[in-house]
Amino acid sequence: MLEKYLDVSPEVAKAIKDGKAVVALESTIISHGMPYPRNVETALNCEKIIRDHGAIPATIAILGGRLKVGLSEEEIEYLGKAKDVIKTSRRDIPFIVAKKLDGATTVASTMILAALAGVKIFATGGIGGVHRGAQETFDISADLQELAHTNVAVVCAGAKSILDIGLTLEYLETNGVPVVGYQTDELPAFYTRKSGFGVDYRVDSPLELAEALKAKWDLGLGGGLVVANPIPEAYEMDFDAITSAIHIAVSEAEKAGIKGKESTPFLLAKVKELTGGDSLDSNIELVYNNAKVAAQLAVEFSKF
Ligand code: PSU
Ligand code: MN
Repeated sequence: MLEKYLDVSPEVAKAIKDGKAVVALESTIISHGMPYPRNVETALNCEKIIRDHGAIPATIAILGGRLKVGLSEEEIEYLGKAKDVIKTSRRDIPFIVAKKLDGATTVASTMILAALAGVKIFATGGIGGVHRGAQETFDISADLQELAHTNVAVVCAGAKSILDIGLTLEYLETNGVPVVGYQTDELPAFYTRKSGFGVDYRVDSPLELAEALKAKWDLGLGGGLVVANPIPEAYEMDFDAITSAIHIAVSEAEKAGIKGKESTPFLLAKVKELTGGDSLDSNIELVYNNAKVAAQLAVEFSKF
């Protein structure tokens, strides 16, 4: 039945069947998160880092209406260049499929496709969350509901302060989603190692993390988990510079009346513009760091 919609690449299918470590990667970061050609370069380097750490990468997208788990280099290149790829969250999937369109998957939809294929560990940059001003706008990313329900662990660099980090943590708590600091007691804020908010639990090794995941799912405690992995110190951005860029971006979005699915890409692009490209370098390095930790976690998890 799933084959009617889903194509798992032969390499990824074999790894899953053999119980080997597999790491999912999203594609909105390729099509909407970074400019060409650095988006493609980053996506391919992430795959290499995952392989270098003993796991098989599975980049996820929808191409011509087919759900794809495991893309070829040509498909990644295509996604990185194409102009009409649709940012695809949970609600969009059936229409992208039925209309045979190309869709770049967000954290939410990447989790859905990963779970359909049997992939449990996923590396990305940052998750969506509760936006600043959500009390008025109701702008809460579908990523959070997906984390509540879908059994995939998401390794990220925390939440960007384009979001209301405090409210994002409250939302995750209500939905039973653990927020784990990888070698940190403080939740990182994407470009910076600190956010001023703590994490629920700290873990210091991939094995410790794998054991908690195993216990969660063995006990039928469904849903995902946020693994917050701080950006390496060498690539961290200046806290004040990034905070002021984010303030300007948020107020410009408000003035321009940006809403719905446009809001996150607009804010990301503004912050990048305001920091003169520095944020792109940091963004790429933190994604590499997440790919590495996700691969190490997947390797430990595959031993159970
Ligand atoms: N945050 C980032 N970079 C990103 C995204 C979020 O720092 O590229 C993308 C991810 O794909 C995430 C999506 O799942 O934006 C969230 O969009 P929304 O807020 O519309 O749910
Ligand atoms: Mn939103």
